[in-house]
Parts: sequence; C-alpha cells; structure tokens
Amino acid sequence: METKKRVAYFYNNEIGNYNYGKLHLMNPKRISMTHSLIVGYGVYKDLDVYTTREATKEEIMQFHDQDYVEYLSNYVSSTKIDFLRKNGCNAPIIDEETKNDVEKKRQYGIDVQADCPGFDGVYTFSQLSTGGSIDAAHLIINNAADIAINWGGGLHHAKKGEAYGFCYVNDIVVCILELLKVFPRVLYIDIDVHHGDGVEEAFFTTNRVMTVSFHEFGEDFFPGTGGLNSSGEGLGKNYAVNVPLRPGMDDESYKQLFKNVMNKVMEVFRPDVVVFQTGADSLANDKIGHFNLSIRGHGECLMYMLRFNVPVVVLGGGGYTIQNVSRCWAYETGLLVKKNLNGPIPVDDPFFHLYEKQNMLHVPIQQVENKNSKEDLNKIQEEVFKQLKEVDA
Ligand code: TV1
Ligand code: CA
Ligand code: ZN
Repeated sequence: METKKRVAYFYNNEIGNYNYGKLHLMNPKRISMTHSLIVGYGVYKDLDVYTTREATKEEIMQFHDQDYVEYLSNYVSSTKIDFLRKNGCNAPIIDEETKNDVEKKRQYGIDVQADCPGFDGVYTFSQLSTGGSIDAAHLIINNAADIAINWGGGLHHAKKGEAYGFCYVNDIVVCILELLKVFPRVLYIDIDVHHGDGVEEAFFTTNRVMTVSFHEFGEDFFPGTGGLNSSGEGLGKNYAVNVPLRPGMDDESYKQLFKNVMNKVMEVFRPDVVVFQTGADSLANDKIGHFNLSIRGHGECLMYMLRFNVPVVVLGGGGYTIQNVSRCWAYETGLLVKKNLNGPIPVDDPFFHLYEKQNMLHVPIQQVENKNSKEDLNKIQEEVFKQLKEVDA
C-alpha cells in the first residue's frame, strides 16, 4: 500500500564555516554536525543528495526590497576592513562609508552587538540557506521528490526590508512564493519554539497560504507576536493559525495538540504541498526555548504529516544546544527514509569530541513543570477549532 517516498537532501559544506560571532547562540556548525551524523549512520545512501547553490539576487528580491538586498550583498564587516588595511590594501572598499553608517545599520536591522550582527559572508550564508529552499521547492514542483530537506533553511523571522531574530533572508517566504507559481494552496507549519512572524506577515492577507505556528508565548518571550486571535486579514482571514503556549510543554501534551490541530487543518485547507519548519529550539534543554520535548516527540510531529500523502519541504530553523540540534535533525532525516536511528554517536564522527559527555543519539530529559494546564490546552484547541470552522477553502 504505502509506496516508498523519494527523499531529496540539500547540503553545502561551506555553510558550517560562517560565524555569527564568538558569543552568539546561532551556530551554523550545527548544519555540518547534522550532516556528519547523516553520513555516519549511513542514512546518506537512502537520500538523493544535492549540493546547495547560492540563491540569486533576483530570486531573493521576489520577497525582499532591492535596497536591503543590495546593502546586505555589499556588506563588509569592519573587522574585515581593518584586516585588509593592515595587510596593505589601500584600494577603496565598495561603500565602506555606508556599510558602517550607523543609520543604515539601524534601518536594516544589522546590529553588531546583538541578534543580527553583520558578519563576514552574511550575504553568502543567506544565499546558501535560500538556494537550498528554492531548489527543494523546484524538486517538488517537477515531481522529482516527495520530500525535500534543507536543514540550512527555516529562517522565519527575516522581514521584507530588515534582518530580524538571527535571520537576514527569509528563505521560507521565497520557497513558498516558488511553490505558489504552480500549486494553488500551500500549508506552512512551524514547530520552532518562536513564532514564525516573518512568514505569517508575508502571507497574512492571502487564502492561498495557511500558516500554523506553535510557539512559546508570554513574559516578553521573543518576538511577542502570534497570539491566539491574530488570525489573518482580508482574504487571509482565518488563514493564520497560532498556538501560543507556556513553558514546559512535554511530549504528551504537545503531540496531542499538534495532531488534533493539524488533522483539522488538513481537513479544512487540503493543501497541495506542505512546508515544514522544524526548529529544534523546542527541544528540552535548549539555551533559549523552554519547552521540554524529546527528539522522538519532535520527530513524531514531523512524521505525522506524511500520512496525508502531500509532498513536504522540510526546513531547519532555530536550535541552540547544538549537539541536540544535530541529533534531532539526523534522527528526523532517518525517519523520513524509514530508519529508526539510535545507539551511540559513531566514534569516527569529526565532531565526536562535542558529544563526549553523552555519547548516545537519544539523550534523557529531566521532568520539568509543564506550565500549560489541561484546561489551558483544551481552551486553546477549542479556540483554534472555532477559527478553522470558518475556513472554506
Ligand atoms: C549575541 C550574543 C546575541 C548572545 C542573542 C535570545 C544573543 C540572544 C546572545 C537572544 C541571547 C533572543 C530578543 C533582543 C529583545 C530581542 C532561527 C532586546 C541569551 C529562528 C531569535 C531570538 C530566534 C531573538 C531565532 C531574541 C529562531 N533570544 N544571547 N536573542 N532583545 N531576541 O529577545 O526563531 O530560532 O540570549
Ligand atoms: Ca513556531
Ligand atoms: Zn526559534
């Protein structure tokens, strides 16, 4: 009955070399670590492996403002300029003045101190993240894959003309715009612990994209949007679904809510394709998020969407305890090709030293208090169902 799904996987060895800065929590190395586990566990053989290319300016400008993209693409960090000067380079550096113009930086959300630093190669990094998500969409469009994975994508906060929340180019919006060229309806699902605000905003007024985000909400948790009653406007009314949650969500409560909501979403929206942002900062022991999901629980949510026999683009996202991110995404890549990975981390993994404290693929999690009561969760589900009743796609 169930036929084997063709699973495509996008990777570029360069992506792990970009660096947001020493103290920053976003570490692109987790993408390389994920890849090493995928190779080490032998999942590689069951995937159609593609090398990720850099998205072009034109592709990125399908969503982003030209002036913002131009600013990003010309960005040269002041450390890099200092380095060039010290090494005897006297040639003018393109737009050296504007690049370090405090006003421009503020306008475009580039902030050396905090969330979105201007770092060397920030544009190429974003092009690689986006190139994978675009080509993933194209494989689905050409019916050359049933599932297409880009762990380097999923940067859901980037705005049309501004970097935001560790994200510079919104690869997800560009991916969905590609899919909309062919498919009438696209479903976006976001299990990152943060609200998928950039994607929601981009499609807030259309009924061709339904966005569904599960996220931690309240007590100033970033970004602060995604309340229960933010549900779309105009033609998009009821097509933005938000599931705001308190800290401590565990496997049982999360899985149940996820399955109930998504089952209803599939029934009323009947998408042609699903784009799944698989942010791993919803796992237990993340450095930013406060949910308490196991890798198996997280993976069960992703796998739940396969039963509907709709093609899926699988993207990465957040995740700040990097060993758990690579464990999770390697495990999920395994699940997608029907392999149930477990056991120790392969000893010849180039990142083995980073797992030495706990060398198993699955790590135990402590019980923490779930601040979401059964009553709260029932109420949220009820509200979401009420909204979904109004959808007639
Ligand atoms: C540099 C160094 C940056 C240490 C950022 C946590 C840091 C954070 C850092 C941090 C941090 C945020 C805010 C900023 C309100 C803003 C990829 C004034 C210890 C998809 C983005 C979270 C999540 C942004 C991205 C958030 C994603 N949390 N240490 N920054 N402030 N920003 O709260 O959804 O996962 O935390
Ligand atoms: Ca989310
Ligand atoms: Zn996040």
